[in-house]
Amino acid sequence: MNDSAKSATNNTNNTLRLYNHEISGKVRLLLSLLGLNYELVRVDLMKGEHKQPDFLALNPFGQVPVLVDGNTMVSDSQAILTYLALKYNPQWFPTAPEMAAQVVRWLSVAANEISQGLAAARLFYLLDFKNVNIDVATTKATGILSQLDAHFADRSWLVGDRPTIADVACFP
Ligand SMILES: N[C@@H](CCC(=O)N[C@@H](CS)C(=O)NCC(=O)O)C(=O)O
Repeated sequence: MNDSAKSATNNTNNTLRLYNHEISGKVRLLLSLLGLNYELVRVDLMKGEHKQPDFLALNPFGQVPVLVDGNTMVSDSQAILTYLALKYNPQWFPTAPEMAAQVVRWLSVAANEISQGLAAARLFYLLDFKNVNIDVATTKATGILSQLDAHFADRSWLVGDRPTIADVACFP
């Protein structure tokens, strides 16, 4: 058994439930990479299901994704990635101070520059979200893509020498 397999914990005795919409991919990606079984509950954003009382009881922010793991409920993609890695395979979130700081830095980039740039432009072009300011989104997208290109000039992963949740958060 290799180190990765030894440190991973499966969830055969526990059902994970993910409330999500297909435009949000990073949590599904990590669940797949960790080999975790889960039940997917589709929340129809176009019909406004995320603003109905039963969903707001899960996440008062009215946003997907939300993960339920037994008695634990976690919302926000970055928070869910952190939870899944630390609970099921900590190799995906190195906890040495300098490495952890770098991972959190990239989670923050995913939630800010990437979300406001690339993700916003995707909503504008693919889902016809006309309330996106596409000029602002394009400028932000171009800026963060340049930063990512520079960062990857001499490395294969965002932090350290193996994939972490930083890569999962920024990949979509
Ligand atoms: N910071 C949150 C943002 C979540 C978010 O914006 N989710 C979108 C779908 S990808 C959503 O639910 N939008 C509906 C809304 O904000 O009303 C995260 O990363 O999970």
